[in-house]
Amino acid sequence: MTVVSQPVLHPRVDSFLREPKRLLIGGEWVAAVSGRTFTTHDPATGRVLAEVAHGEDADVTRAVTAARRAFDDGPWRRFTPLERQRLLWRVAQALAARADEFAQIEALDNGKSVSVAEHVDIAWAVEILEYYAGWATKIEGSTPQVSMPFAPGGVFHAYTLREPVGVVGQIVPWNFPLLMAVFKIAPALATGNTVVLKPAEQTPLSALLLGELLADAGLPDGVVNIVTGFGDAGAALVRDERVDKIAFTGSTEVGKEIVRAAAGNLKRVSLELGGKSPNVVFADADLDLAVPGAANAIFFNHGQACTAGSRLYVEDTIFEEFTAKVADIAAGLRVGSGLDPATEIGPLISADQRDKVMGYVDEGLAEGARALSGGTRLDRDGFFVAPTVLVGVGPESRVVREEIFGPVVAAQPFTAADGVTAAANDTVYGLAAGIWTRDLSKAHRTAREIRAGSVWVNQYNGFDTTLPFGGYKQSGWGRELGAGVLELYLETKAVNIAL
Ligand code: TXE
Repeated sequence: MTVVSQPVLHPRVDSFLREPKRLLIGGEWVAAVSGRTFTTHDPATGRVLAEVAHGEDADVTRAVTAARRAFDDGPWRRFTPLERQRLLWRVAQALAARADEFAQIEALDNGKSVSVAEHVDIAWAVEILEYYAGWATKIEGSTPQVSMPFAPGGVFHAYTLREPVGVVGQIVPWNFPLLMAVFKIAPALATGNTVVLKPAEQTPLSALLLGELLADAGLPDGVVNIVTGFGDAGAALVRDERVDKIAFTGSTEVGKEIVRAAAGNLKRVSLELGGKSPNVVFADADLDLAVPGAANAIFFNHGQACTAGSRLYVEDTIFEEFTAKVADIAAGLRVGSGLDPATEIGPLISADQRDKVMGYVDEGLAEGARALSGGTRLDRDGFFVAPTVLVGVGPESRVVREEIFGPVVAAQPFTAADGVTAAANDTVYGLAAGIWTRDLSKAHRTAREIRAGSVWVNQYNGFDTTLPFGGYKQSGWGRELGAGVLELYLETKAVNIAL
């Protein structure tokens, strides 16, 4: 592992970090009702980056009032689809123009490499805004030919209207802070909803800067409100009976709490939750692709990705050679701060997350697993864990069954005779899977057999804005991205007129 150094900050990022970080409510930047703040840190150093308003119950109540008013009475209702399209497009262009600033903020607040932040998180967020800008003008009802058997002789004109759900609470995590916010805000605005966004407490900064862009682009007051705070603020948003829908990305545990709490007013709920995704390598795979592919599947974003390929299944005849090569890649990854574009393994988000990850690794090793690479935390400032490849793990071990959310892959062999499907599906999750083979029919067959929302063949993390993304089983409810997510943000009204 090579250790790399840090370049300097963009002047606008420097001044942004110095400004007070307030809540965006009804178009105003305001302090929390309590006056409290909390600090956000650079996980590469532990250094404080900014003081941020600590939003709580009373702040959420104010934000929902603003969102409700903006939805029920504000100018937003009268925005035409074309105006919504142009507004989202302007936000996309403003974000693209300031991609370098957003990337530095993301690198500082989250720890990911500034180049990944710019070329993945920010670039993709721009594309998503552009894509849903386009959808704003393409939302259509239908004109069913009704028969009306209980009203013989009548003539009827029936049609459906697609209308926004209303006030949407959006709760996002820290692993892709801006991107997850844009995943949710873009389709919500394209369909005419209003939003209260609750960013993760570990990474509140990029959402606040996005709030500035939205206001500059001409978004009416109260259409997007941002309440920075902790889980209690998220819970207050879920409880509020004036909220019509919750969209959540985060842990399966909190997802279940949200489902229970949403019963109060039966608000709509969509959930993108955890994963323990199988990455399956057959002996006939192109190993020049599959080896780096398997390494990237787990080590991208330091393993802090819900789709991380954290269970690696390799056909027994190539198991040893394959896992040794993945471990070689792991050992050579460049470790450093997010601010360095050359960083390949940054810090985990917090000391808690590092300790949680190391708890799993230590438990696996104590059970008899071997670390072909890593297996330790790194002795330096910040919250670093060495990229780890574990072999000799049993199928019942927690390192195989539970989401670790760190740079740790558990590799297991399978035989051609036994197949791999049963093992791949032996999980409560069903978010994603990878398959590596040169045999087309094996690829298609396995893709059908694995119960997961995304299956990638001869690649991993093959996301696209047009493709639905979400989980089977305990990985969630509903699909984001693509045209399908619009359904989550629309109601359908049937109008039937006797002529
Ligand atoms: O998640 P939480 P945490 C997994 C991953 C990780 C673990 C814990 O395994 O190690 O979850 O991470 C808000 N009502 N994922 O603790 O708590 C919280 O403030 C409403 C997978 O960070 O689920 C934050 O904004 N909201 C994942 C958001 O929920 C609540 C991404 C996520 O926090 C709340 C992140 C409550 N009761 C973690 N409690 C993925 N699917 O990508 C907390 N929050």
